[in-house]
Amino acid sequence: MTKNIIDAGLVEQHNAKQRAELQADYDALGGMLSRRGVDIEALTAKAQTFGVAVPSWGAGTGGTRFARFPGKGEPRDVTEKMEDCAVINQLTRATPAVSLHFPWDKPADPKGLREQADSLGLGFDAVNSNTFQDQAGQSATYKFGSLTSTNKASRELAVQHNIDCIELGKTLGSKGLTVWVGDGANFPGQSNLRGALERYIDSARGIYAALPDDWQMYIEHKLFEPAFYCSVIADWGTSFAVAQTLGDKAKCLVDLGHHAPNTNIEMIVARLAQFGKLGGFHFNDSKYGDDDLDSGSIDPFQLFLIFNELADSQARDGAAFNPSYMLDQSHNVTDPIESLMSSAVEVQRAFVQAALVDRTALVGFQESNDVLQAAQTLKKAFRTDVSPILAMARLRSGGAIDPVGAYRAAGYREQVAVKRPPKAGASGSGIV
Ligand code: RM4
Ligand code: MN
Ligand code: MN
Repeated sequence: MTKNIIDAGLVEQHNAKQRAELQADYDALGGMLSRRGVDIEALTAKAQTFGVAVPSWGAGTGGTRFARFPGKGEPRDVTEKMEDCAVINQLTRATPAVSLHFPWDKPADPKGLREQADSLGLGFDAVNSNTFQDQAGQSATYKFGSLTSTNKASRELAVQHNIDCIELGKTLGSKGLTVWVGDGANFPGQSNLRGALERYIDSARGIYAALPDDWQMYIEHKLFEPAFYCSVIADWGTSFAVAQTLGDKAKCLVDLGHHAPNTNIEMIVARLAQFGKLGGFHFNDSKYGDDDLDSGSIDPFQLFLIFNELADSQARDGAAFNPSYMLDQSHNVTDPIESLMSSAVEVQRAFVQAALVDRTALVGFQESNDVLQAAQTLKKAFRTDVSPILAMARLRSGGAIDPVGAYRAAGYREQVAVKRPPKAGASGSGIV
């Protein structure tokens, strides 16, 4: 039996107040969709299959280079982060897995952590390594790079850390390792551009060799930051070349905030999918750079277009096409639980809207070069308010019709604020 962190009766009470209204909205939408030849029940069932992993590091308040303004009742260790992640899943039923970051969330008792996750009905998606910070007492520094450092001891340390992450991940039941490095240069001439990538590939081979057969290694690229002149794994081309070089278990991870403004991310998605190298996503949104804003908060149309490509690939490749969905956000001015719940719903919304695209009509318009109608076909799906489908999917899966409303009514934040007084050396979060 899955343990509920929020009393199920409270959620039920909250739902009861909104059930009739939801049913009316659902019926109205169902009628409208049926005139379009779409079965609302099939869409709701599809919405219920959706899952996106929550980043453990997103459960605490983030910050900027200037300051961090911690919220009340922040989780102080990985066990408390798991409780918050369980709340998110209990109310949204769309976040069945957690993605952990090491050493920030390194458990003292990995088996115990897995048991806690099991009891909360949670699993683990990819584990993330951290070689962009030195840890206290570390034997070699990452100041001038980790997997690509010119210093052999730093490279070896970084490789070993990734191998340790795999080992820990095995105990937890994870099946993937995400590797993002901040390596790069701040000055022209600081680093040999080709030499740095050669060292990266050499180090990555050492990590890849430790990967179990049923695991994937996700290579995450990022245009800039912390390196401001050039990053070693700056773009999807580099990450694709690395993944090709390493082998079948290596794939590319697309973090939505890691591109130059105006980059056509959906096209990157289509390219990676076409060549079997789309490993997964870090969903978030941005206006300027790696802003780590809530998914769908700035450009929901882009999120929809990405899911439109995913739906197209799914139609072409079937079950073999199965990228990992993860959130990677920083919550600086909102309650992280509320942001993560809303974001999971926004990603799920794009998933359902993409399923609404009339693909036969779209292909017809593309073939006949009816540009306007092709564009309108996508817009028609995007403009459809699928909120009643999402709410019904949650209700049927045992979640809340209105996750944020139910969360506030349950008073969870106030309760943990009492139970979790701030403590020195609490595990890291929010540096995203
Ligand atoms: C990076 C990148 C990684 C994340 C770190 C904290 O910008 O997005 O995925 O693990 O931030
Ligand atoms: Mn990321
Ligand atoms: Mn990032």
